[in-house]
Amino acid sequence: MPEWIPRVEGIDLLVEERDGDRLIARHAVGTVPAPVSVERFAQLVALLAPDHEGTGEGWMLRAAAEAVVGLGGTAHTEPTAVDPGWPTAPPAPATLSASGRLDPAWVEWVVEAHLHGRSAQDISSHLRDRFDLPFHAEVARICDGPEVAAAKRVSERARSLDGIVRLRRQFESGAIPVYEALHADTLYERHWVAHRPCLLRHATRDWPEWTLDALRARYADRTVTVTSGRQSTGPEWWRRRSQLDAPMAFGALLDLVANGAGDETYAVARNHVLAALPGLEAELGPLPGLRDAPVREIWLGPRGTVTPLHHDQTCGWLVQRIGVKRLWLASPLETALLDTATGLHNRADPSDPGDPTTRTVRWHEVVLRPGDALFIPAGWWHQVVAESPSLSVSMNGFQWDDDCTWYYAGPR
Ligand SMILES: O=C(O)CCC(=O)C(=O)O
Repeated sequence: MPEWIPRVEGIDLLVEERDGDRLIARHAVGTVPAPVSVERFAQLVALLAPDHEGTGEGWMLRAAAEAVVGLGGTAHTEPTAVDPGWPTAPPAPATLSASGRLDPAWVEWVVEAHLHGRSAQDISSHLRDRFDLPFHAEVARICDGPEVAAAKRVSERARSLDGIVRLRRQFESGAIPVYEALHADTLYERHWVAHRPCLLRHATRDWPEWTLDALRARYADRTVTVTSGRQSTGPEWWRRRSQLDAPMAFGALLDLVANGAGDETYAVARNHVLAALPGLEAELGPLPGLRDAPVREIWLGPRGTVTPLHHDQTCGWLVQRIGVKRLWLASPLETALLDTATGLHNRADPSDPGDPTTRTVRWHEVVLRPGDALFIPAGWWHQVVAESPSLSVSMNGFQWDDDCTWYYAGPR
């Protein structure tokens, strides 16, 4: 159990966290306008500490920060709990029926606010301020009800799980490592087990070169399937994607890839284009960790294709063969992204600096150039934009078990 020792250095007030002689950390808690004695500061902290004990991490720092404020200074540590905010209000104003009941949409709102830590008193005052009615009895009835008691038990468990995720996230390493060469054992030890992406450069140095012209010379007359109508179908086009499959001559697709732009037409993995181009799949070489006959699919489109934010249910390599792609990746531990998730998809847009969901998320931005291969673990969020005519290959099927078909980050 560490010991917390208040200290004064000039007008900066500090708390040292010590384990015997070992200094664990020195926390700056604030500054005061004039020097104070260490005894006076320690006395104040000791007076305030019992009020904070057992209320979660940093209780001693909160007591120290309050002591700083008590001495007329400015605290660096926020001494009070974070404001939980309010749930989104239903569109119609809150009213009370003849028997004093709120309508179901507002009951739901009350329960949500309460489960997020608002007291019944706080909720009824908030409603009264907005709608000028006596909500107190009804809000108390809802908050004391058996349904809420059961919901509280479930949400307490969700809160504990949030804590576990936060704990794990705190220890996640920073940038995505880049390798010039990578052995399967290293992939396993440093990335598979740790569930972390990595980038392998020159991954295709021993593979035959592919160019759009060479592919045209070999396969222009073949018919392939593409996904067409991605932009014109409107938002969440992927819900109707099986209706967007359309046949196209491979030569026409290559013309579009070379000269077009935008996301309307894109040959994606589920179009199985490789199967229509005999001999091409055999030219794809091995990658670390893949088993002998992995699943290989191509992604072929013009500049401007966008694969919106989503996660996969297995691990995969994404190999860039022609052109440049930009990716945004985020760990599944970024719980802010759960609020915008539906199944495997996510309406958050990391490429939009104005998107409020994505602000607190630790994004990893990666540019893939020909020869680069990116290891994307199952469940990792990724969004992909083609910055030029592009051909990529996704490869799945590893030597180690990665079946996460049970995992959907969002409700379905
Ligand atoms: O390249 C793309 O557009 C998307 C690739 C992708 O999402 C994947 O391989 O999982």
